[in-house]
Amino acid sequence: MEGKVTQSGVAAMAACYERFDPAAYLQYNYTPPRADFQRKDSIVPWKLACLHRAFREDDVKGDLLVDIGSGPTLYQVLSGCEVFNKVILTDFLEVNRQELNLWLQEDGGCNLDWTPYLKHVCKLEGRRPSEWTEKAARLRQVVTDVLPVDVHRPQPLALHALPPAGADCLVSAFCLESVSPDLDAFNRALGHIGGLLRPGGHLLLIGALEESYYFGGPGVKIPVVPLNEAQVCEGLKENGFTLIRLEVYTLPQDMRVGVDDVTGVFFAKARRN
Ligand code: U87
Repeated sequence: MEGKVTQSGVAAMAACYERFDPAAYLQYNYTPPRADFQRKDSIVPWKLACLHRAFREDDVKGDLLVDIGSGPTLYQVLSGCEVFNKVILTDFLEVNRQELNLWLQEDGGCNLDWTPYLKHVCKLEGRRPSEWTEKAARLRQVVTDVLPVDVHRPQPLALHALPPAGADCLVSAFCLESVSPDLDAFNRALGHIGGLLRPGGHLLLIGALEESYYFGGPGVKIPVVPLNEAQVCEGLKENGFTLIRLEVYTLPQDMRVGVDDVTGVFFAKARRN
């Protein structure tokens, strides 16, 4: 009975995503004020600083980095692409995978210019902003695949998509809570992606706090599981992760731009037991 209810919830979520609009989504979340590189308290610079710090730490290492639910965005791997020799991007939607491929293939027609992001992360790394072209080349070189993913499946990626040992590190930003119909589904999805990671590997999980919906395009209202910090910590523990650090960002009033009702963002660094 419970299984059935959840299955229909998952199907309803998939239906919501049919009208997801990558161009609008990028506009809502990845331009100022949410991506204002002149401001320290803007949300994107905060996320980039968390990722930069985590990937600089010695314990996060290995060969393969996998990003779960990449959407149409690249910011989440701009630091990691310097540490790992192979990066795999993933998303549920073909339109998002297409957007990523547009940038990777340098064909033009991208819906967002990632240059300010590349320059900003170069600065974090102590490099000159003008070195952004090298970072772009590095990213294009190490991203080997853009694959379909479904976190609601016990095996979210195609069989043999990853080496048998699993990934050395996983990143996932704003995915699990915005694709799950309820907290149980969120927790199960966390367990599913944990299975992609080798024991001892790291999970860098970014997500929304106390959010109940967001817009994935004009009129495309997508429900979100509202999470609090305690639920995030508990979910990680229950799914075989050891929490290393949890950082929380509270949205300043002017970042609340009407595209969602998020009040905060968490960044968790955890290790798979
Ligand atoms: C990003 N990672 O922007 N399995 O960080 C796997 C699925 C499934 C499924 C759908 C949500 C955005 C959240 C990227 C994209 C993350 N996408 C895919 C948004 C909500 C808070 C907030 C947001 C964004 C689906 C930025 C900021 C804030 C999307 C992705 C979720 N409000 N993946 N079964 N179903 N997806 O195609 O690409 O998940 Cl700053 Cl505050």
